[in-house]
Amino acid sequence: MKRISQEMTDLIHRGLDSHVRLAVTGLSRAGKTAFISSLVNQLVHTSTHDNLPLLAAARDKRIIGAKRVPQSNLMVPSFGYDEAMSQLHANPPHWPVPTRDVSEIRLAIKYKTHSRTRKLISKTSTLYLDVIDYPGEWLLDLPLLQLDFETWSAQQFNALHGKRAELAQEWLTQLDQLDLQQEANEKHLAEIAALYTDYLHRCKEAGLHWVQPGRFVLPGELAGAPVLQFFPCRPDTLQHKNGKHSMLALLKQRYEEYQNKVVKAFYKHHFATFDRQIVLVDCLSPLNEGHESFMDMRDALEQIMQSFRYGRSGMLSRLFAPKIDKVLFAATKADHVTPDQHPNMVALLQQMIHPAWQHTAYENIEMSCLSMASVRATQSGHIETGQGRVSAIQGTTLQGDNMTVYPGEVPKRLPNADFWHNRSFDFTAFRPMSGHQDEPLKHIRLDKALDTLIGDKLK
Ligand SMILES: Nc1nc2c(ncn2[C@@H]2O[C@H](COP(=O)(O)OP(=O)(O)OP(=O)(O)O)[C@@H](O)[C@H]2O)c(=O)[nH]1
Ligand SMILES: [Mg+2]
Repeated sequence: MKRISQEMTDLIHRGLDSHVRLAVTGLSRAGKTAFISSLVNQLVHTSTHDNLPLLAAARDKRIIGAKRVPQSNLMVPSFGYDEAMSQLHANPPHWPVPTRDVSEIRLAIKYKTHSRTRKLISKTSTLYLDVIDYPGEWLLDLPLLQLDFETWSAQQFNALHGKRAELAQEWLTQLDQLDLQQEANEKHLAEIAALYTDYLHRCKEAGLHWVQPGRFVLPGELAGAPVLQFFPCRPDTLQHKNGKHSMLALLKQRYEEYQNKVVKAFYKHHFATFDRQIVLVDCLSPLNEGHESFMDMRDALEQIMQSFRYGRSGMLSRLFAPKIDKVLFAATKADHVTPDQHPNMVALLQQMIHPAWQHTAYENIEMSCLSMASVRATQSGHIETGQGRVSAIQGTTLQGDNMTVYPGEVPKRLPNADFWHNRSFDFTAFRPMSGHQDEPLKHIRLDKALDTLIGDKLK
C-alpha cells in the first residue's frame, strides 16, 4: 500500500512538473553566448541573492533553487557554460569566444507554487528549462523552401548592388568562365563554391547580414560537406536546356538536397521542438557602421520573423507543426549607452520589426520588445562639463584603459542616410566588468526578459 501511494505521489509530481524549451537566437555576435551564460548564472544564484527583482517568482522569494542537470537531447552538443564563465571571471575578464553551432543546456528550477490547485497536491514544483543556442543565420534559409533554383538565383543576382557587387567580384569572375552545360566536375564546383562562401563571409565582415544560404557562413558540423557546395547562377545562363550530368544539373541537385536535408531538417528536428523564443538584436553595431548595414539588418530581421509566421495554415505549420507561443525581441548590449537612451533602443527595435509584425497575422503568438545587457561592461553616472551635468558611462576598454564617455543618442526612429553624414553616434567596446565567482554577474533587465519568457511557468 505504501509503495503504491509513493508511486502515485511520484506520478502526480511528474504531472505537476513542467518543461519548457527556450530557444535563443540572433545573428552572429548578437550576444547569444553572453545571454545564456548570464541566464544560467543568474538562476543558480537567485535563491541566495536579490539579483532578479523583475522576475516575479524570484522577487516573491518563491524560487527554492536552480541547478544544472543533464540535458535531454543527447544528440546536440552541450552549451559551454563553464568555459564561458571561466573567461568572464578571468583576470582581466574577457568575453566568451564565438560559437558556431547549435548547443543546449538544461536547468531544473525548484519553486514554491502559487497556484491553489497545485498547492493541494504539493507545495513545490520543478520547472525543467532547456535553453538552446542556435545561429540566427539559419533562419534566413526558410524562404529557400519556397524557391526553386532558378528563382533563388534570380533573387541573389537582384541583390547584387552597392557593397555586395564589389565584394562578389572574385566569385563572379570565376562564375562567368564556367560553362554550365559541360560535364559536372565536383572539384571545379567546390572551388567556385568556396569563392561564393568567401563572398558571403566578406558581406558579414562588412556588416551585411542577409546572407543565403545561411549555413555557408555557419556550417556547424556540415563544414566541407558537398551539400554546402553550390552557388546561384546568372538567370540568363539558366535558360538553355541542360543534360542530366551537366554542371547545372549537379548544382540544382545540391540546392534541392540543401533544401531537404539541411533547411527542412533544422525546422523539423530543432525548431518544431521550441516552446519559447528570444531573438537578440544588436542594433548598435549597424548604427556605428552606416546606412547600408543598418537597412540590411532590418531586412535580415524581417526574414527571421517569417519563421514565426506559421499560424494554423502556413507552410511551416503543415510541414513541421511548430509550437512557439511567445517571441521576445531584445536589443542587447544596452550598457553601451546611457540609461536615458534605453527607451530609444526599444523604439528603434520596434520600428525595425513592426512593419513585418503588423502586416502579417502572427496567430496565437505573443510578441514583445525590450532592451537589456546580459553581462554589464559599464557603470552609468554623470559627469560635470562646462554645460552642466551630463549622463555618461564608465568602463575599461578591451586594451585595458579606463574610460568615461557619452556615446551619443540612439535615434528613436529609423534613421535616414543623413544620420551617418553628421555621425553623432559612436560606441566603444568594453571588457566585461570583473566580479567575484560567488556573486551573480551584473546585468540590465535580464530578469525582465526571463519574466516575459518563463514567468507564467513559475506560478
Ligand atoms: N557591453 C556588452 N557587450 C556585450 C554584451 N553581450 C555581448 N556583448 C559583446 O558582444 C560580443 C558577442 O557576444 P556573444 O555572446 O559571443 O555573441 P554570440 O551571439 O554568441 O556570437 P556568435 O557565437 O559569434 O554567434 C561579445 O564578445 C561582447 O563584446 C553585453 O551584455 N554588454
Ligand atoms: Mg555564441
